Amino acid sequence: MSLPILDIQTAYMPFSGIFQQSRSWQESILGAVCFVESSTGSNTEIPMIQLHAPILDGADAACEIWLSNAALSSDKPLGHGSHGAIQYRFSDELLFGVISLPESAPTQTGTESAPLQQTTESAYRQIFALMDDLDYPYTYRFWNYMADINGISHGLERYRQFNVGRKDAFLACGREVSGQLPAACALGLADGPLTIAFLLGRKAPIAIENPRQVSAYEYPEEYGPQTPSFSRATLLRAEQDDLLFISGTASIVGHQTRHESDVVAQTKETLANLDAVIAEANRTLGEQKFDLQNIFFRVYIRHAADLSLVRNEIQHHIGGTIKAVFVQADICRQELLLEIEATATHRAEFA
Ligand code: 3EB
Repeated sequence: MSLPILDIQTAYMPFSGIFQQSRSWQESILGAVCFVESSTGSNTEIPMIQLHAPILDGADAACEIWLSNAALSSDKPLGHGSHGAIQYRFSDELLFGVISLPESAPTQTGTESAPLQQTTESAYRQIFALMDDLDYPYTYRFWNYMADINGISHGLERYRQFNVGRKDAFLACGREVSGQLPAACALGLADGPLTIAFLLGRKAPIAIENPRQVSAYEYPEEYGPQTPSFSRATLLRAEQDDLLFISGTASIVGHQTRHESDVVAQTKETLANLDAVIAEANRTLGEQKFDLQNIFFRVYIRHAADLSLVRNEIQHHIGGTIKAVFVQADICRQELLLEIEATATHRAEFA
């Protein structure tokens, strides 16, 4: 059986680099996840999230851009549209969307649920409605960003409020909440609305779990009333190039945080987890397809001062030239000092 060619490739460059590309290149962009130091004021028709976070290193790769091969190599333009607060572009195979929602004022006085929970549920319900409307039944990857992720209100940490809203939307929309779940990340920024980017498709991905970790959707209740709805990675099989989306990965073994307040040990543990996820993906493929060398990393560091310790550890573990951007962000457990996510493809272009 021949596998399909995947209609996607990635490019990495600074935000300003996007607008130096040709018009046809820009029109082939499905969407982008961009880190910018301060508000650019740029209004673009490209579905992109512009996240305000200090870039600690690797600013030349601050934007991860997803392009449609079909649109690049032919004159077939991407479709585009909006649905509620969602803005999106799509090819025959893929849809990339973004949604940014300010946290709602509580709908009724005296309601129990926190604004972030309600806003998250609303955002995910809109995404699932779009999937049904346009018939992109599979979710590959979600990028989630919110202000003050470790803050507590309504008796619950805000990341946990987010988890409740997300899972409630999954359940309300008849989506499965264990097993085949999308890859994801969830990070805290200093401010800004709830901001989500997502990549959907028409081919089923393969969800990958990490044998060193309890699946997040099976975390015990001590981590919150509703489990997080994501898998450790998703794998897309294709003729020329398989694509692996590795979720935010941290110093967690089983379900427990390891090496509290030791950033070097946390980095080592996180790399061991990345190794394990990649090994599991290769085992699933029956082939040594992915390795740490051909991967783009995004490293989120809680304390900017830890940059060189973290970067040196990664450099030592991987060797060669690492392709990474390091940004300051808050991680979803107070004790976690870093989180690393990655995209593995052999088709990436680096500025
Ligand atoms: C963890 O392993 C760390 O809630 O979507 C990583 C990736 C984490 C995704 C999410 C959370 C999420 O539990 C946190």
